[in-house]
Amino acid sequence: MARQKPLKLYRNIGIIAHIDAGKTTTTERVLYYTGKKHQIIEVHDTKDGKASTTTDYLEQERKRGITIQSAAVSCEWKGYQINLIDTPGHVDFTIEVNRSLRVLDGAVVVFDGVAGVEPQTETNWRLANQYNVPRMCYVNKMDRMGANFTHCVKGIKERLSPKSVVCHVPLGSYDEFTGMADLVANVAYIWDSDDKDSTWETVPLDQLPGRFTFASAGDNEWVKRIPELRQELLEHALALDEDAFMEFVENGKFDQDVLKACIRKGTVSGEFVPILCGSSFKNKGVQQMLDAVIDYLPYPGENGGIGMVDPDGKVIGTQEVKDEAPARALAFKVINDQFGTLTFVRVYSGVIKKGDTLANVTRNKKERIGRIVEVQAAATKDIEECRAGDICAFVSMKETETGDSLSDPDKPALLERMRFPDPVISVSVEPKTRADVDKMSTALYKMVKADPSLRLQVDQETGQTVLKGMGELHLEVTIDRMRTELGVEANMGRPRVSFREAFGTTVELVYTHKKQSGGSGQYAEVKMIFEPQPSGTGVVFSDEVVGGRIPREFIPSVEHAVETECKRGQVAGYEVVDFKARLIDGKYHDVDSSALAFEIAGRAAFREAHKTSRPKLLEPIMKIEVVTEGEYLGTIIGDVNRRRGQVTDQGQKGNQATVLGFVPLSEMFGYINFLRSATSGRGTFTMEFDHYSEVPPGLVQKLMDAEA
Ligand SMILES: Nc1nc2c(ncn2[C@@H]2O[C@H](COP(=O)(O)OP(=O)(O)OP(=O)(O)O)[C@@H](O)[C@H]2O)c(=O)[nH]1
Ligand SMILES: [Mg+2]
Repeated sequence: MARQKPLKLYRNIGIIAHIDAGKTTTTERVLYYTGKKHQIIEVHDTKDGKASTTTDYLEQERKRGITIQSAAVSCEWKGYQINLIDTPGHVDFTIEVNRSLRVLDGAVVVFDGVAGVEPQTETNWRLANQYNVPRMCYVNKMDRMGANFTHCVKGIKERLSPKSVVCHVPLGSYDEFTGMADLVANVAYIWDSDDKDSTWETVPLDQLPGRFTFASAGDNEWVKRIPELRQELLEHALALDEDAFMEFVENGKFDQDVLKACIRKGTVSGEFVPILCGSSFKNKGVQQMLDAVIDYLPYPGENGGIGMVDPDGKVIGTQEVKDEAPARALAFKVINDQFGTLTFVRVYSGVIKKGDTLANVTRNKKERIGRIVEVQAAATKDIEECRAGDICAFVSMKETETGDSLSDPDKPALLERMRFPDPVISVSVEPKTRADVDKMSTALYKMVKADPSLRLQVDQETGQTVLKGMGELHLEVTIDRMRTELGVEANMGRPRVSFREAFGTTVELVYTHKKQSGGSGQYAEVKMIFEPQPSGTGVVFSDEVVGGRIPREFIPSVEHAVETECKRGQVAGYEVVDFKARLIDGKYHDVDSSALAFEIAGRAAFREAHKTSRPKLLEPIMKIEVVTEGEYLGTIIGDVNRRRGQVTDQGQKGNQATVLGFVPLSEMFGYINFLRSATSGRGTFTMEFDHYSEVPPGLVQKLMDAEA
């Protein structure tokens, strides 16, 4: 079958933002206005479980009124195929944004018109930078009391990108929000009602003066500034095309198509970030946002191809996005339910047909593609093939996990991987009933496979199963989803901090393992250097033995010993990270040396080295933002200091005060209760993991006693 739609008519986009900005509400409108559905469901109307928005279909999402997993939907707008992924804003589910951005070509960043730039918007913005995803800003909720476009634009320019440019100016705010001035098209769109089916009047901008007088001076000021803002936009955009810019500067003329082409070019390259506005809830500005998606965000491959890497992750080439090339796809999400496994893929090049066999290059395995489906949130539809640019899912894959590269077996290639966040919190998990005992570990394993920001560990000493995740909500939701999706019930223990350990100084040592028991003995000697490394390095083993002083076949045993033994550090039994283990010399005995003897020597060398290195205990430090009434500011700041925290900044959000800072995670459990009582229930906060830092030596014992 030939290609049905040229690549240029595709847009793969994500909707990203801080929690509650209105992503799912906007997605519902997109599906309604593109004719994909005939009824809009509001997020706050799904708690009774009777109705569901298209993308928040999980029971846990409906109950809580928040998005937990990213969901993909497809629709058509003005002849363009739009594949859209609605992502969660809660920091605990950041892996969902991460993996979506990895495979998307563009993003719409949604803002709450009252709150402006919020912590998770910044985090997601940085992620989009990392994955080089072109984006535009949509300032939503302009109808809310306290909506402040000035505050939002200032935040976007100062905290996210100085290259952002206002393209839509709101006409009024709060209950006077009636539409927007489109500085590119030189017209205003004015609605006469909030109804989802109401249309808008299109008025040339030069006819606007005198038409509106708003209650807020700020709103009137924006309208007054329209000519000046349009001039700014023209200069900024046309500067991206030298000829057009000269013509504009010298003769004041420009071509409308050239202007749009310039904005497109700038947006795709990141030199220009359009700012739009609207109110999805009051049905204003969504169609205009869709027009901008088509006009300015890239089609697959327009922003360059996909990087191909060597096994160490070094980029060694680029694959263009096109059908006439070897098949290359990236698995970015795996969903398990009673019906089996769905592996979501983004196809970068080539054509993949039902029945084809692909290489899983990451795992050096072959996979036969039995069924291919198009996914519409919870629903699937079988398709015969998929091609460059597509986002779809393969059914019942056996070997493939999130982040794996799939490729034409004759031309295997590894694609650039995605990065997974580190879990910082852990809980012990126990089966609820006898019937759950056997099923629990399989079910947990499935949950962890589907979510790379979870980790599963069985404590070797206590036999306890420990689940690690991004936050309390993340772990709670995982256990609850195990019940609803896999029918297995479990109880969770109290959440604990995922501490880590590190080497304090470099240690060089020789360790000899010698044992004579009856017949043959055991003998192995290793000389090793353990060096602390910068944060994020992980564990590096370096074999520097020369001249066969240790036979080749025994070296993997020493490496294995270090890798296993570092899971239990000498301070308090936490994983030791960020060090380099150099095996530089050793001795062996022809008869008495064995892999086992070298493994034992390696383990003992590690333990002794770590113990004598003045080892450190590391704890996760969270970046927090507290939003509260100004009168409670003093209490909040005093409390942050008491929690061993540090306030880094104070600001204003609408008429509320904000406190930004860093606090150790171990001090943040139950913070919401404190905040509620300290602010009469009016304060809110968000926190996300920022970095690991050393626990002051004097506090180690106290913290460990509290953990026990
Ligand atoms: N007043 C007003 N409320 C809105 C608007 N858009 C969304 N909301 C409300 O804001 C709340 C959150 O909306 P959602 O669409 O769930 O937000 P979200 O960004 O998807 O949230 P998460 O997925 O949990 O991060 C809901 O109660 C919406 O009705 C808007 O334009 N105006
Ligand atoms: Mg949502």
